[in-house]
Formats: sequence, structure tokens, C-alpha cells
Amino acid sequence: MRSSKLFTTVLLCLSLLTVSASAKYKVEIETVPQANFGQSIVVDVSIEPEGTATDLGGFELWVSYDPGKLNYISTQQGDLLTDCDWEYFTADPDPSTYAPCCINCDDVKLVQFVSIADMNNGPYHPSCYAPTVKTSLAKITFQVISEEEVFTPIYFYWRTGEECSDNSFSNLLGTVLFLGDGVYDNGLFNCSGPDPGCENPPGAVADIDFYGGGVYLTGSHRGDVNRNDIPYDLGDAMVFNQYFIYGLSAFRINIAEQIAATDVNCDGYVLTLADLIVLQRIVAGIQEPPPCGE
Ligand SMILES: [Ca+2]
Ligand SMILES: [Ca+2]
Ligand SMILES: [Ca+2]
Repeated sequence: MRSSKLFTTVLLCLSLLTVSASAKYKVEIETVPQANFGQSIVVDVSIEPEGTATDLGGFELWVSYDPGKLNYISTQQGDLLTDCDWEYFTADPDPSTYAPCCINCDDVKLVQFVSIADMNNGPYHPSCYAPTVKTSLAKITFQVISEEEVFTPIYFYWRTGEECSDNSFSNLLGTVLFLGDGVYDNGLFNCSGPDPGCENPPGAVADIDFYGGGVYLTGSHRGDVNRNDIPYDLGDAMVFNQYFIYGLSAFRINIAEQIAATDVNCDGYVLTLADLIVLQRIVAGIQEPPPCGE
């Protein structure tokens, strides 16, 4: 009888221990308010405590983006990792894999981020484990490759069959996995979140609120040199031709936009004779606007 009571007490203590293993965090992908065609942008993935900060031992994140709008360049580890001397970080873009997008959009591509605070490397250990204020986990660099004026989402992604491990954080000992609780996107790529069943095995807690982000693309006015919102019309060729005679005074609508519109061959250089020649050929119907980034 006595041993039964003791067992019950131990069980109660264990369950209290499990319940107390909590990590209320908000994890967010930055929303970039404005990015021009061709521009390189850095998108922060940040973490912020929503209660008492808990020590973390590592994380695994999956981020999706539209490869028709953004070109993945690279990722740097965030300030939490550099400030606290975390010992392992890797960013793994999978160039071969397209993941399905659920709602009315093209397939997305994925990047996986993994970090482990303390590796078994002798006497070296991180200096801190808990993000006490909003701080970055990773900084992703993309290049804008779309000329559309549109919002392109960058969201957390849960792969089919991996819902209980994608986008998770571990406690310091590795005994508790903190999973997504609320998932907040703009409703475009929001394919899934962690399954409620993921909490059934002891040691998994739905505690993290995930917020997707993205980039507002400003689009491109390529070929619309007279800025009448019709690219490659006869007036565009005439105004651009006048530039070579009269200089910048040929641009009377919006000088900055009109200069940017002259990179007709999309080689990154504006106001060139090569651009004028290509523009004249397009207006004459001899060729199509050349693709960009080649
Ligand atoms: Ca270590
Ligand atoms: Ca025009
Ligand atoms: Ca050019």
C-alpha cells in the first residue's frame, strides 16, 4: 500500500514536471514592406518570449518561399546563436524538391534550418540558452526575380508525415519538444501545422506561436519609358531616343522611374544604347522582351 502511494506521488511529481516544461515563444518570419525587382533582401526569422524565457537546446525550422518570385541566396545564423555562442548551425536549401502549395499558388521551395546549442566538443559550452528579448535565429538572403507587383509569402512549412518534428524546439536536456501551437499566415501557403496528435507522446508540448511573413514586391516598369503603364509602346522608343539627343530632360514624368524603365535588356545597366536598340526591336515586333537574370 505504502509503495503504491509512493508510486502515485512519483507519478504526480513527474506529471507536474512535464506540465512545468513550457516554452511560450513567438517565432516570426519578417515581413519586408518593399523590395524592388533585382534587389537582394535579408529576411529575419526571430524568436520572442511570450512569458518567462525557457532555456532551449536547439531547433529545426522549415521555411517555404515561391521560387518564381524569390531566388534563395544564403543564410547567416541569427544574433541569438552568435551572442550566446551556440555551437552548430546549418541551413540546407533543397534545390531539387518542390513542395506542394495548398491554396491557389505555385509549388514552393523549402529551406531547412537546424541548430544545436551545445555540442560534445570538450570544455566548450554556450554562454546562454534562453532568448529573453526578441532576437534573430536566422537571416535569409533572397534576390527578387519577379517583375510582378505582388505580396509573396515566406511561411513556415510542415512536411507531410513530419508534422511532429518540423518546426520544433528542444529544451536544454533534449527531453521535451516544443511544437507549434498557433500558426498565423495570410492564408496563402498555409498547408498545415503540427497535428494535435503530436502532443500525445509525453515530452511534446504545443507552445510556440508561428507567424509567417513575406515580401511586398514593387514590380518593374521595364520598357515603359514614358510611364503610361503600357510597356514597349512607340512612345517609349521615342522618349528613350530623345534622351540620347537631349539628355535627362527627355524624362518629364518621373525621372527615377523612367531611368529604371530603360533597362530593357535587363542586364542591370540603365540608359544604354543596347537598351534602346532592344526596345526599338521589341516595338517593331522583331523580338520579345528578353528574360532577366541571364
Ligand atoms: Ca559544447
Ligand atoms: Ca509606355
Ligand atoms: Ca540594360
